[in-house]
Amino acid sequence: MARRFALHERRAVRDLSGVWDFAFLGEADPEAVEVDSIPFEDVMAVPGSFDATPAYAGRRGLAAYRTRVRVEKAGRHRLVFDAVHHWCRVFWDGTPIRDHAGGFTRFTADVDHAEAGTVEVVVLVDNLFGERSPLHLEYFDWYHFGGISRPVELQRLGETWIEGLRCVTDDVEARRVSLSVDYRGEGRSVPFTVECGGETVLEETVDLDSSGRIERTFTLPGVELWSPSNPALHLLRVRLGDDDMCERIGLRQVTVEDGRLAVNGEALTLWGVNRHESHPQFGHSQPDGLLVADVQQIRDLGCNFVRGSHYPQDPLFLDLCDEAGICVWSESIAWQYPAELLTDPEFVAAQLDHVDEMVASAFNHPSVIMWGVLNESPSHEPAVRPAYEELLGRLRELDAFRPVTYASNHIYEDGCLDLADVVSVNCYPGWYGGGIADIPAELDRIAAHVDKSGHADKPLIISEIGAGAVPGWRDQHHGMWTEEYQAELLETVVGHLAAQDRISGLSIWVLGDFRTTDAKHMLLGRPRSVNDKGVLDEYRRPKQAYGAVRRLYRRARESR
Ligand code: ADA
Repeated sequence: MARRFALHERRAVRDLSGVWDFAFLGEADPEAVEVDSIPFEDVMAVPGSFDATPAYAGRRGLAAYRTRVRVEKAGRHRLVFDAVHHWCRVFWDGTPIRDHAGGFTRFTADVDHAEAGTVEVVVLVDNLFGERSPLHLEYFDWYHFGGISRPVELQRLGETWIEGLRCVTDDVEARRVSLSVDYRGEGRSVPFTVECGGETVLEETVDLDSSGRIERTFTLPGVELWSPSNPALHLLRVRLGDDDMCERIGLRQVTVEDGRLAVNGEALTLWGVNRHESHPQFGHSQPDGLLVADVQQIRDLGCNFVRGSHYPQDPLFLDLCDEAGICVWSESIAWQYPAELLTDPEFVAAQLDHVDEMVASAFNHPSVIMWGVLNESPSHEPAVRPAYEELLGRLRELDAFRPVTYASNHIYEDGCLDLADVVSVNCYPGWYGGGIADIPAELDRIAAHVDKSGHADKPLIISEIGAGAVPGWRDQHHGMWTEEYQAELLETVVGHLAAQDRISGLSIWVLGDFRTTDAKHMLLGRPRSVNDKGVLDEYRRPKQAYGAVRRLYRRARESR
């Protein structure tokens, strides 16, 4: 997996990135596909988005990917997929071993016993909308690219293996940390060691039982804490029997204090952007160089915050944010789901699975300071409240240590704000209604409404605000769609928020332009088939607004 450190030293791991055989099967029904007779006449990069390549641009349907991999030693093996869009079925030498629905999250496919030799791995990938992919809907305001978009790995597992680690800072002053290790392979007695920064912290023998979990608490005297201004990180290596797993941790606590988010007790004002994982040439696949460049630009802009809109971001992006001290709102997939879906138990179950996967892979990133769900869904309709309760409740169950939120676009009628720790508002004054001059009053009105409705104790974030600007389009009238209009609108927003105290976070919509859906009603407001509200264009070239925001963000951060 593309990460900033090796997850395993002992476990045999093979990176399956490269060029795989490829066939576009179009309308074919996956149930009827004979895996042994697929005509693989083309090739495709893994990771990659097949429909971002010129030959398959805009194609929707079933695709097949194939690679051959050498199994050195017989035994249990695991394929790890960091993300496949949107539905897939994985075959191991012709046998289906896993179906998975939903892009943007990691999942695994296990083979209990693989013989040594060469194995053929085939993945049927479907980027159609419909029953197989309930979470991805065609009308969303982004283009759903298809393919094996993030890295794939083959791992060899022994008789005992670590499923995952979760590390929590219990006490900042005492540098006390709780670790829980999920494992498989009960009924054995094995050595268990924990190292942090190369120093042994725990060393014992454990009896593995049916609980599948080891829980320990230890202190790390004197280690540096993680904070946005001092993002100190420590490598934590756990060894269990013949297996091991590494995570990079930061010691820090996120709390809500006096209506603000705080890290280690220090109140934060969040100045940030929303970020989509989309690129004209790579689709949802994000080459390492692109992730590095995005983080460089986020820092250069003066941000200390990014909202991962509207789905879990690449694990390498989170690593880079950990290092840069950029706070992240990690969000599960959603875009204006209707009440009809949010009251459908099967749909909510699919959302819950996706939330589980998001939390499992991002839990140990210190940069992730809050979780979010259900972007702009009908939180004002009483019928959907149970879905908000369930999803936010699941986040709290999985992680009692981070605040939870959702971005509301119904703030004046919202019926779920009591369920969130942080109130987050998407609003577009000066774009979808009113003019630039109306913005300060509207932001104040939102703040007054939130306080009056009983949430004055919660942090308040403007999670989206912005304007479209066609790159390079400038004129002396400074009309809508010009770079001048966008720059002036964002200057007004940042200028106003920097001069008040109640709203303590802002994520501008959006860092970079990105391709949107083909739905016509949307395209009439999306010149070039692109959502043009980026302060960068889709190739990350700065618009006029970039300079304006950069100047104001830097000034605001210096003065607080
Ligand atoms: C919403 C939505 C974004 C985007 C934005 C826009 O706030 O959450 O994904 O669609 O509107 O550009 O209009």
